[in-house]
Amino acid sequence: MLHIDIISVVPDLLESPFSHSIMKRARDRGLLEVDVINLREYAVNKYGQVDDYAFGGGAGMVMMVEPVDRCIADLKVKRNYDEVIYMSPDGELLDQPLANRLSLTGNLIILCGHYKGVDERIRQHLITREVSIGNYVLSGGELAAAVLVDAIGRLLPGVLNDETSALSDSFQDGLVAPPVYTRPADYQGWPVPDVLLSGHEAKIAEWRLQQAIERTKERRPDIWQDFENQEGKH
Ligand code: 6GU
Repeated sequence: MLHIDIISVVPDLLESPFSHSIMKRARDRGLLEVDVINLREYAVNKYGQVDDYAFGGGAGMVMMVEPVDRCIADLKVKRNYDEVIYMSPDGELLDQPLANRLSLTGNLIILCGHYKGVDERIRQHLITREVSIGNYVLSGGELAAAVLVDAIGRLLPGVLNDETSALSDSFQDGLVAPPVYTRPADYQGWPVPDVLLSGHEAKIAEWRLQQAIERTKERRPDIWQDFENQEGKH
């Protein structure tokens, strides 16, 4: 069971992403628990204030230390956490190996930033890891947190079945996924490759591997480089 507490000033943004499809199944099966904590419950006054002007001017509003510190302290009364993650565009880039590693942990806190960021002392003293989901800027960490939780949650043992197994995912073996087809075998003159209709399992497996290799070379030369370097080591 993986337990994730997400701290946010816009908790409503995180209602839907974990209430459908595979994330819903993971929660229904008791394999994943996601709690969203409204940071305003830890506001410094009755107006719900959790941010303030930046010392030195400019830069817009900054998330304050105190609400975040008290919120995390409250959570730590109940659980020990493996990581306290801050979603930030200048964090470590999320990739499949990182998702794999985080899926093996037990309890996680994810802090979603807003405004012009968080008081640096939060990052220095409360955060153990910073994660970005790509080289572009979002208006808040919530959508990034949803991406991270989805990437982690679907890897938990028992969430996916054999057909949807994470082992055949793009990136999981260092290659992108091969193309897939379903009925009809010929749609208005657009045919499915013959080999997939042949019933010859070994030939199909070989075709899929070749397709995955060609696609990776063509679409993701960066990943292909890593794959070749890996193969060379073995
Ligand atoms: Cl984690 N947060 C924000 N605000 N923007 C991002 C991001 C995170 N990852 C990429 N862009």
